Amino acid sequence: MTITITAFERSPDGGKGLARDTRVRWALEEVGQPYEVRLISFGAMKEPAHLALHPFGQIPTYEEGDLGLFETGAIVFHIAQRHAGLLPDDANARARAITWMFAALSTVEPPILELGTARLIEGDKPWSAERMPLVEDRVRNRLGQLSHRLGDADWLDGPFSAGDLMMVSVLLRLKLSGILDEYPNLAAYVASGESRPAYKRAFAAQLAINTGQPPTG
Ligand code: GTB
Repeated sequence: MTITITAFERSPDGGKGLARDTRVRWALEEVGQPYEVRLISFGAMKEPAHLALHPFGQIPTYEEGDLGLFETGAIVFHIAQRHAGLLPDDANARARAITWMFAALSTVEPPILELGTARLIEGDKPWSAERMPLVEDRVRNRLGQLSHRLGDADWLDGPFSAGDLMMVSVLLRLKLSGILDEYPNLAAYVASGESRPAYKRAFAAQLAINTGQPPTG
């Protein structure tokens, strides 16, 4: 059955891979599933046809036969459950990998998103300079804890899993901020994720859409 995902017609990041279709593409590439992409404008996202698929009018979505999904956590989990390669067979190891997916989305991503909002949307407010260190400290707090847990391991819990895919995707949002470099093991962890052939294919595919150039390599 054909898998179809949605992505921005033109991503606001110009193809840096920060829009969330990249993590879904990455998961599909890791498990070797071909997929099609339906590009969607900001306007069309808020139209009834898309809202029927995504109640919040966002990308990405995932369609496979009569199944329609939204939320990257649910989509990546679905892909990982259906296809080998992203979750361990051992029941306990599998549960731990799923735990890391939730940790990425529920515990690590919120302060990172808050930092993005504080810088991009609230940066010109009179109170911004006073608030910014608090927001940055919340990010550093989480990164410090994560860095401590990762230690010198390659991945969070044994072999690469959907938990790492999600955590690296979340941390990538910090790459341009410089904060990640304060935690060399986390910077190396993210670099390891980016060096995976599946990630490279996913990144190249979204870049091609945003630059109009066909993927290379
Ligand atoms: N919780 C949902 C999920 O994980 O699927 C969040 C989905 C979401 O935030 N989608 C965004 C969206 O559709 C695109 S990815 N926004 C349009 C809208 O809400 O109207 C978030 C995103 C957008 C742009 C950049 N960027 O340019 O750097 C980075 C991330």
